[in-house]
Amino acid sequence: CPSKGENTFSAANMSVLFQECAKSKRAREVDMDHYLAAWDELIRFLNSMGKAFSFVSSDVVDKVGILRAFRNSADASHYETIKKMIVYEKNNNLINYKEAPSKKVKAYGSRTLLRLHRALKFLLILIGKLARNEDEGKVSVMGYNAYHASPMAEYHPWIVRKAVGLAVYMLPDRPAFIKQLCQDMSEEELAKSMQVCSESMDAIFEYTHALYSKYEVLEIP
Ligand code: 1PZ
Repeated sequence: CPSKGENTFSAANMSVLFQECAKSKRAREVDMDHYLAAWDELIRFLNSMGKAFSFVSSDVVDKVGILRAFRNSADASHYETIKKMIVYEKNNNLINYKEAPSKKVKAYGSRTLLRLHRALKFLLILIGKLARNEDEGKVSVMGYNAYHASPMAEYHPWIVRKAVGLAVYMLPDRPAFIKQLCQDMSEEELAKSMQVCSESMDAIFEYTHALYSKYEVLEIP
C-alpha cells in the first residue's frame, strides 16, 4: 500500500510479530527482541489514537526504550530472553524488592517488563470484548472493564486509575475503532487475524507469567 510509511500501524504485521515471538526457538523463555518488536507495533497503534492517549504511549515508549538499552549494552547477552534477564538480575542482586525506581533508583529490566506484561493482559481482554461485541457494544465500557479485569489496575495509583477512567471516553466507537485497526485489511481479514494474534499473545502472556511466578518476581515494585 503506497500511502503507508513505516510508522503506520499494521494489524497484519502485529499478528506476524506476536506469532513469531510465540513460535520462536525456546518460546517458553520468551525472546526479548521479538517481544520488543511486537510492542513497537503496539506503539504505532497507540500513536494513531491521538493526543488523548499520549500519556499511555509515552510510558510504553519509555519502557521499551529501557529494555532495548539493556539489549544494546555490554550486558546484552543476559537480556536475550525474559528468562535470562530474570535469572541474571536475581543472581546479581539487581532486583529491588522494596522500592520503585525514582531519580535515585534506576529502573531495571524485570520490573520494567512486568509492567508491559500486565498491560498485555489488558489488551487480550479488550480484543476479546471487541471480537464478541460485549458490554453492549460500548468501547469505553469495554476499555474500562478490561482495565479493571487486568492485573494492571490494582498496581496503579489512584491518579492513574482516574486518568484511565477519563481516557476510555476518548476511545472511538466500535466501528471507528475497528476501522482504525483495519489499516491494511478488510474487516473479515481483521477478525481472523486478531483471532490468530490473540492466541499467540495469550501464549506469550502465559510463558512470561510462568517465569515471573517461578522466580517469584510477580510483585516487584
Ligand atoms: C487501546 C488503547 C486504550 C488505552 C486505555 C487504557 C490504557 C490503560 C493504561 C494506562 C496507563 C498509562 C500511564 C502510565 C502509568 C505508569 O505509571 C505504569 C506503571 O509504570 P511505573 O510508573 O511503575 O514505571 N505503566 C504501566 O502500567 C504500563 C502501561 C502500559 C499501557 C499499555 C496499554 C496497551 C494498549 C495497547 C493498545 C494497542
